[in-house]
Amino acid sequence: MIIRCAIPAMLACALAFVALAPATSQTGELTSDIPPNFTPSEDLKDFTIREVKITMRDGVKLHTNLVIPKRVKNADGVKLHTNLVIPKRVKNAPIIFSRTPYSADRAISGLPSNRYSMALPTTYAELAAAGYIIAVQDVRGRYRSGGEYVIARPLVGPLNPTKVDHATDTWDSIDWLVKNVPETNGRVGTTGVSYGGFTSLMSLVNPHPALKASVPVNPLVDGWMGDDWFHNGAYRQSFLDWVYRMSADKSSRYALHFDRHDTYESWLKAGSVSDMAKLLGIDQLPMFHKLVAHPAYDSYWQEQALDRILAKEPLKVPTLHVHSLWDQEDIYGAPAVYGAMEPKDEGNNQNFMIIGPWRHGQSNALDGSKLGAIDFNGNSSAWYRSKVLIPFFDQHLKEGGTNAGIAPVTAFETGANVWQRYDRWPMSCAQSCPSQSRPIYLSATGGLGWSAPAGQGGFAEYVSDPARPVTYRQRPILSTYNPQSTWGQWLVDDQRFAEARPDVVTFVSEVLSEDVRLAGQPIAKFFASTSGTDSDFVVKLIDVYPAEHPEAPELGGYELPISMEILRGRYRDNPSKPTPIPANKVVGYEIQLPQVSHRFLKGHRIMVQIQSSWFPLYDRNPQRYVPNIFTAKKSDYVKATQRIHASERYPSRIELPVIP
Ligand code: PG9
Repeated sequence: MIIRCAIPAMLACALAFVALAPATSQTGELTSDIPPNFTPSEDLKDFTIREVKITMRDGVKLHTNLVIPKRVKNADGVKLHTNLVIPKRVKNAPIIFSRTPYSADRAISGLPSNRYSMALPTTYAELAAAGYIIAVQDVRGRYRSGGEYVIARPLVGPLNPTKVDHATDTWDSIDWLVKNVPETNGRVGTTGVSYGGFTSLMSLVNPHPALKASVPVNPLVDGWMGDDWFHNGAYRQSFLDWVYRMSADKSSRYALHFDRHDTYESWLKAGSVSDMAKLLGIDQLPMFHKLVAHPAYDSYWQEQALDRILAKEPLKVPTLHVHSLWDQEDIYGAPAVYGAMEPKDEGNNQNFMIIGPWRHGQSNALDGSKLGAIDFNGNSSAWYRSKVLIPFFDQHLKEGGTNAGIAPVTAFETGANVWQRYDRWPMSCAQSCPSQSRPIYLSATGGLGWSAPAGQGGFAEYVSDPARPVTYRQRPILSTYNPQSTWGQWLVDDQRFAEARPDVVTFVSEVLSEDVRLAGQPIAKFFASTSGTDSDFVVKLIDVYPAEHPEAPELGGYELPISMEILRGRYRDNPSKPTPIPANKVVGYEIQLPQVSHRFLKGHRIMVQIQSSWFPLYDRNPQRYVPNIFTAKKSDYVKATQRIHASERYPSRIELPVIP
C-alpha cells in the first residue's frame, strides 16, 4: 500500500502510518527488527560509490568500485561539494584507474566518514579533491572478481597460452568505463603501487586510446634481477609469506605463522627453502614450484621482465615512474623501466621519473617526513603528490590541461634533503652521462680512498658459516608481514650491528673534507676468493655520520646504508647459466647496486661492508655447489674462508656516480 501525504495533512498521515505499523505488542506477533531491504542514506555523503562488474573479452566479470565525488558547482570539475545541499555529481571528470590483487573494497577504505577526504586513503582522497573519479578493480581471480588468479600473470604468449592478460583486461575495462560512466570526460590515467605499479605498466602494452597518462609506483618489473622474488639470483625466502597470503585462497584469509617470534631461528632450524615450505604447507602452492623450477635467469624470467617488454613497445602514453630510494621490495623496477623506455622519448617529454627518499609505497603515505631514524626535513610524500603527481595527471587528463613544467627527472637528494630537477638519469655513470663515475678503492687494511692501491696489497679475510649466517637486521626478526614488524624501514637500519661481526669486512674512508654528491648507479667491482665452490657476496655502501652529531645527537656515528645489494656467485658470469666458483682462486665480481641520489656531507665518512649472507631475508648459499639451492640438503652447507683482495693487480672498488 502507498500512502501519499500532502503537506497540510501531515498529522493525519503520521497517524495513518502509526495505525499501519506492525502492532507487535497488541497481536503478540514478533517480527524482525531488520527490514527486508535497507538502503543506507547517501544524503550526508560527499561522494558516491558505484559498484560495477565489467565483462572482459572472455566473459569473466571483474569487480570494480567507482568513487564519484559530488560537487555543488558545475564549472571546471574542481569545485567539489563542500556543504550538504542536494549535491550533484561531477561532470567531465577524468578517471584514475587502479587494478589490485589486494581487494578493491579495501583499497578505497580509509576512516569511517561521509567525507571522501577521510573515507579514502590519502592519494585517492587528494585525487578526488582535485576532481578525479577513482576506479579500483580486483584483478581476475582475486576477491570479488571472477576468473583465475595467476601471480603476476604474464602477457599472452609463450608463458600465457590464454587470450587474456593484464593488458587486455585493462583495455576492456577502460573501454567500458569511458562508454558507461556518464560523469567522465573520457580520459583515463592508470596508477598503483607495487603489484598495482606492475598492472599500471601492463596498461602501456597496446594501450587503449583513452589511456592518456600512467603513474606506476614502485612496480614489480623483473622478479629475478632485483624485485620481489630474487636479487641477482639470491632467493628472497621471506617472500613466501606473501605467496602464502596471496595464493592459498582468493581473499587472503590465511596468514603465515612461524613457530618462533624470531623467525631467524625458525628458518635456520628448517634447513633449505624446500624444507621450510614443507613445514608450512607452502609446497601446496603452485607459485612455490614455479620458483623452485626457475632458480636461474631463464626464459621464464626474461620473457616477463617488463623493462625488456616495454623497451620494445612504442611509447604512446606519458608515464611518470615513481622510485623509492629505500624500497625494500621493488628497488630495481622503476629506474630499470624508465631507462628502457627513455630511448623512445625523443622530445624528452613523455617519460618522467621521480626518485624519493622513501620505503616501498611511502610516496602514497600521509607522512613522508621520516624513514626510521632518518628525517627528511619536510613531508616529501605530500610534496610529490601536490607538486608532481596531481599536476602531471592534470596536464594529461583534464580538458585544456596546461604544461605542468615537471622536470624529466625529479630526484630527492638525501643527505642534503633537497629536491633536484634533472634532464636525464643517471647523471653520472661509466659512459654517456653528463658526469663520469669515479672509483673509490678498498684497501687490505680496511681503508677506502680515491687512489688505486699500489704494489702487492693483500686481502681482508672472513669465515662465512651457514650455521651462523649474518642477519639482514638486528634480531629478533619478525615475519615480514607481522603487524609489529618494521620491515618497511630495514634498508635504513644502522649497520653498526653488522660491522661488529667477525664475518663482515669493513672499509672506511677518511673524514670527508668536502661534500660528495652521487646521482646514478654505484657499481661494485671487486676481486675475491672463496674456499668453497659457490658463495654469495653482499656489498653495502654506507654513509657514516660524525661521531658527535649536534643536529640529531642520537645519530652520532650512525651507519646509514645508501645502497646495498647481493649477488649469488654462481651467476657471476652469466645469470642464465650458473657455474661453480673455482675454489681458492681470485675471481672478479661485479654487482650493480641500487640507484642513489645522495650527498655525503663534509665531516661524514664513506664506508663499504662486504659479507656472504643476509639471512633470513635471503636463503643461505650452501657454499658447496649444488644443482638447485632450493633443495639443498643439510649436509651441503659448509663453512668457507673468503678473501676480498685489494692490490694493484686486484683493485677492488666501487664505481661511484659522482656529480659536481
Ligand atoms: N611487492 C609486492 C609484490 C608485487 C608483485 C609481486 C609480488 C609482490 C607488493 O607490494 O605488491
